[in-house]
Amino acid sequence: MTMIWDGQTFPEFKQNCSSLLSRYLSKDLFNNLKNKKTLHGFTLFQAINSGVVNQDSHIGVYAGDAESYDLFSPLLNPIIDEYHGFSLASTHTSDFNSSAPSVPNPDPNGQYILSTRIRVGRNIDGMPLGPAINRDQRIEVESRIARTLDSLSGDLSGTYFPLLGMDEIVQNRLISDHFLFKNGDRFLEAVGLNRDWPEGRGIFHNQQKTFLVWVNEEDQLRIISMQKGGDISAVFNRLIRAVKKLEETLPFLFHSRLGYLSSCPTNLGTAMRASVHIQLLKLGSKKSEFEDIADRYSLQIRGIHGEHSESEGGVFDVSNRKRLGITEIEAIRDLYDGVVALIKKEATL
Ligand code: ADP
Ligand code: DAR
Repeated sequence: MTMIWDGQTFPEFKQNCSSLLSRYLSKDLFNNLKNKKTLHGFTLFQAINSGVVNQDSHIGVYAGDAESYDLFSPLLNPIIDEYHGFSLASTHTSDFNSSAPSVPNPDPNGQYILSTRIRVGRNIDGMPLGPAINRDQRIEVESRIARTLDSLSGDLSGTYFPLLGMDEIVQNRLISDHFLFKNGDRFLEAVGLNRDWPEGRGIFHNQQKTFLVWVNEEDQLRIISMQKGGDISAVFNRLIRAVKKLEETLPFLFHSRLGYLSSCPTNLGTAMRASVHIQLLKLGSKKSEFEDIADRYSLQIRGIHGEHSESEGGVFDVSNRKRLGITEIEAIRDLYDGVVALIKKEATL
């Protein structure tokens, strides 16, 4: 699905391309925006190249910095509206500082849910995002984050492991055990997120691997809380504590209308993805019924190794799809209600 594009003429989208980019980039819009660039030098070409050369993209567009969301807003706003159901009249509020929701464990007997993981994306205020950051800035971001992580105590204390020089066997083991990000894919490659890889990238985790931080993958931080089983509240509580501690010394990039900013417009607002690995041996093979429930509860279904992967042994990665225009607790509620509905359906089959 990869094609070559000269970046100067209006891109051609194949008949079967269904990306939001292909739907909202008109010729006029392309001509109006093609010579604009942000203060960090990020251009429309850079913003849309991934969606042009990867015609199987769902979204197809990225931001290089906070300014991208304003400079390219004639293209980004309709895409954000459609993906999140978030119009110009919508507002985003966060309730991340309140105590965790009292959602009970949807699978107290551990029959279906193997593990729960909740992550938020964050980026450093005053720095470009991954697609526009330069090598020195990326290394500065890594060292600032590593210093803050090193100061953590109690159950959040742990060790930072740079990817540069990491033993390949250790790296592959961390990836297959669902702790570490995979090496950048073609979507990230086409927007420049894999530049200078693996320099400046790494993973922090505590002893138990229940608190982890990815550094300089798609976002400058992916702050992760995870554990076996379905105790969503315990996982969420740990994440709230960790994010509060990190933001004592790290200024996170925040937009008054769009909430926390990320290089990908799917990760705005809460920038939170709360997921369970859940085994649905019967429902998993009934695609339309599975997808009906997922749509009804705004759930996203991924494979067992995350995005662009397949399910294995009837295990699926089920998470909230919407991240913007809802609060963190509403997103958790989306997941809880959806998982209860999936388990109920599975039990009747
Ligand atoms: P992200 O969640 O950061 O958007 P991915 O979807 O690629 O990124 O998932 C990243 C990693 O997290 C993958 O290895 C995936 O298997 C793992 N993962 C996601 N959800 C869970 C979960 N509930 N339990 C265990 N691992 C998970
Ligand atoms: N692959 C790109 C991004 C989709 C959202 N996933 C992220 N950001 N990891 C696409 O447009 O399909």
